[in-house]
Amino acid sequence: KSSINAKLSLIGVAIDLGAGTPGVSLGPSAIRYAGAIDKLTGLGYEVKDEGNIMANKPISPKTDGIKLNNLDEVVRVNTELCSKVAEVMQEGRFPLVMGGDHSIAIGTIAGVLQHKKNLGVIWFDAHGDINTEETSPSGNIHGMPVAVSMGYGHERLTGIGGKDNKLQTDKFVFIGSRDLDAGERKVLKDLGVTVFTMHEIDRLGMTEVIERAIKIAGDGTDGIHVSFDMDSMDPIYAPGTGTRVPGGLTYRESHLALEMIALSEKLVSAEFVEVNPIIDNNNQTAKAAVALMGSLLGEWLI
Ligand code: HAR
Ligand code: MN
Ligand code: MN
Ligand code: MN
Repeated sequence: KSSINAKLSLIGVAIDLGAGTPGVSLGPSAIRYAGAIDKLTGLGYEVKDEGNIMANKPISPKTDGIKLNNLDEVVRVNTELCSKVAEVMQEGRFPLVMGGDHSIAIGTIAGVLQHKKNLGVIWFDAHGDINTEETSPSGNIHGMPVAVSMGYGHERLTGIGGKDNKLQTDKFVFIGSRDLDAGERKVLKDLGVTVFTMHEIDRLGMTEVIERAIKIAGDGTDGIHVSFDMDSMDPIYAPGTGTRVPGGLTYRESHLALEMIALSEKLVSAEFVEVNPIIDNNNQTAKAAVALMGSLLGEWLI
């Protein structure tokens, strides 16, 4: 059954304060109702449900003089998540994190970095999530976790897990990009981050794209973290997400990519984020997330 640890911890993060649309705080419950634990147990993993890390809605989203929405609570939740992920890995368990909005990648990655200093990342997303306070059009922190994890952004965010404990830009790969802000395009170019947009996926095919991605994130690193934003998929397959963008990954493209990551035997941690049951269709998006977990964790291996 794939390379990863047979012991797996499922960590929910019930937060939507990093997003512009409410509802992804219910994502972990929706993913549990879609059968995550039965799926993973059925694959032979010893699953421990760590419950949810809960966000509290602040009275006011603004901290004086700061453009970042809900900064205090996003920092508190991600600090707790960072500790939890590090603790789980210390126990020799594989951390599987369920969001929640994508700001939680800040805490997940900071936690994984405590154990895997030289971490590669494959980031599935319609968006770049590499804004800072200066470039962000919205002030929403779910548009910033990549910048923060690379050491750019507000010091209260980059300080989580230690300000010197950050990702290398040349070991980071985007897949599925199709809605990048102007400021993000410039940063991506300046930093030289690899971006496989939908255009490259159309032209090269997912097999070629994911092989290249695994090389970049996996060769000479301590392993690969997968951050899967459900909006990377086409809204036909994942309608329950706050920022839908047409023209996304097909059902099979996304599964094929995760299956090939499983085959690489380099996976060390994963998260599935931006499931919003409030705007979903019969929990379809949470069900899609559970199916994707199966592909990432070797369900298809005979
Ligand atoms: N780029 C926009 C912003 O920064 C929107 C991006 C956030 N949307 C997400 N994250 N779902 O992937 O506000
Ligand atoms: Mn995202
Ligand atoms: Mn996104
Ligand atoms: Mn946009």
